[in-house]
Amino acid sequence: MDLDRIPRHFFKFIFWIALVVPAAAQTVNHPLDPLSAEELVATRDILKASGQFSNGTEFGWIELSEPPKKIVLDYAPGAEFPRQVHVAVIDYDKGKAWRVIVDLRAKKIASQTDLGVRQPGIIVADYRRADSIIDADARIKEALIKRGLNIPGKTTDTVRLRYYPVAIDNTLDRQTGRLMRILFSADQKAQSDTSANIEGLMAIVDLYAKKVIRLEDVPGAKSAPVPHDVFDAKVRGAPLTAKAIAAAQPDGRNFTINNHSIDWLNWQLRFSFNHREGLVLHQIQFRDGDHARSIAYRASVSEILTSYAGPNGYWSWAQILDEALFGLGHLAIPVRAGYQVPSNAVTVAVPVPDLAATNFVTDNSDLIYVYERNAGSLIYYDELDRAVHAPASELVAGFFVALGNYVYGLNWIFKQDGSFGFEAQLLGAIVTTFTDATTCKSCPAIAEPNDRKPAHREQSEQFADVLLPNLVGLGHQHWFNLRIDFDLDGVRNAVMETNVGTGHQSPAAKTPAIITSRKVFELAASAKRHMNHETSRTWTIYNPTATNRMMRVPGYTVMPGDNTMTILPAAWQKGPAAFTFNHLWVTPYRDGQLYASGAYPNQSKQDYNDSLFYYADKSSIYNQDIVLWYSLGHTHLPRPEDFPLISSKKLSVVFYPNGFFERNPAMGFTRVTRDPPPSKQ
Ligand SMILES: [Cu+2]
Repeated sequence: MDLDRIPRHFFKFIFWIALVVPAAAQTVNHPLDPLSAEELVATRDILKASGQFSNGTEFGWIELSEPPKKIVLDYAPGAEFPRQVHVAVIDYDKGKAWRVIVDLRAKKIASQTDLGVRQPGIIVADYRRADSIIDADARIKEALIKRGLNIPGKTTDTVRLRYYPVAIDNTLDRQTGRLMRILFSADQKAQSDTSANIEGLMAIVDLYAKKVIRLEDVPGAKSAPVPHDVFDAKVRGAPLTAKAIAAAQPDGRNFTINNHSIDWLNWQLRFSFNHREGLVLHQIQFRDGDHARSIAYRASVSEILTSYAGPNGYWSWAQILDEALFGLGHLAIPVRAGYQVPSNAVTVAVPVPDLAATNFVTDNSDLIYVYERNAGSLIYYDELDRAVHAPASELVAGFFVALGNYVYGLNWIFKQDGSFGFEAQLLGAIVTTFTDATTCKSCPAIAEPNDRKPAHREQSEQFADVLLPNLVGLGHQHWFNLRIDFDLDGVRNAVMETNVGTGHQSPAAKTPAIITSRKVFELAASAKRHMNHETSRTWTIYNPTATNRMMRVPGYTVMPGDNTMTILPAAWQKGPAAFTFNHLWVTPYRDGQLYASGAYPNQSKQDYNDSLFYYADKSSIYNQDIVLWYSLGHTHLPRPEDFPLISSKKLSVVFYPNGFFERNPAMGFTRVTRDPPPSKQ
């Protein structure tokens, strides 16, 4: 959610040798294949040879421009297909940014669009440029020294900066330029990047004008020495050991990976990887008898918002669109089987553009992982002396991304019974800030019975409890938006909502019957929906014209899990954070509408109109090619146990077949056991 200096992990793990699908061997033979190393270099060469850009220009956000869906669906192996790349081009000297489309087939720039006031997300060069601006500003150095920091030379030599984009900040609506917000770490001795920032000091720099355009230097809580540095063994505490659990597959794996295609039991899917979204799944199918049936055309995480809510101006700006502003693929972390992922994992290297590397490409980072995991029992039926049982295996395909203080594991999970799901794993460190309080004064009072009269709380403690003397954790929300372009047995689908209630009770019945009410959405604007536990609300996407022999429509039901409601004010409901205002959204499929927050939400103004709010218009979503968007959130009130590092918190949603199959498609995995179960002996 924030970034501390250049993403150093880019260079950390390149010598790891694991079971890897080498990037060099990945040839481009499908329209959705990710850009190869050769294509990345070709893109750079075409841009450079164009003579369009000054020396003060940087290229970033280099991604495959996926062909329109129709071209992909009509594609036959061996046929020609387009290869276009979109690039964010930022000319710092001219103070301009463009969206450039490079046509690799024609070897030329196909289009160049001036982005005007819109700004691409952060690129690596921004950090270096921001550093020079900070170092050149004497007021900042003076303000830091006044707060007790020791700065013998340049500020950035001894003070750690925290760089934030200016994603959504309406106080900057009239400000043009390319902006970045800078905070300053209080601890000059720490090895860890994540310490509390100096309270009350914040700079906003314009990377075009090369100057600080706003400096907030107001009194704040005093910095205090707190044991936060997790690279210090004393802070981590006495070592504990647990014997390793190894995942073994003596008979081999059940999946193969071939040319960006994964085959696992009855599942088949393609995958790609790009700068903004990281891992993307394509053309997800399930083999049902002799037929490979289409389930989804494309599935990805379309945005992540980390939303802080401090009581003063100092933190309320922090509404950080992690994906659009930093790039999940860009900040993905290489993994090693047996370490961050189980020992039976296969890791996949992805060539990523690396502007600093001489060959423009870093291609040895094992950023994607795929593995099978034991999930206990899938099916179990027991009759005293015999039983029918199937063990559950799950296929996990995902990646980790380090976004400043947080690490997210973003996993897609496939199951033998045709269901699949998404699981976000939240890891890392919380953002802490200083407080002048050393104890939680209100805590004893709020722990007394107070249902008749609310306990008095110190005002300073209403928004966050003291974690350690002089330290509080900031309350915040994590929001993930999934964009899933379901194509159940064809592109034309529809969505119905199911609510459960109780109904007619005959005199003979002791309890009322469970009844369900169903509503089918006709317009995208009507399908902006919240979860509802009271009615066990679910949504089913289905193909309205493909009834089976029982006249049922094949569908998949969205089964919400842990979730929350947005804390953002209604004024934000149309902007880039619109997706947090509803858990479910359904929109007509439109080429290019890939992100809930829109294409360029950085520095968005009040009139920003490229968001899910606008995509969900009055168009029909019944029996059309439609896209389902699901938002899952978590409200995080930091606990003492979240410090100095949090332990894994999982957020998930499951999509299970509902009428898609005529019976449980996993029955073939069952075996009859004739031995009495141990408990019955
Ligand atoms: Cu959190």
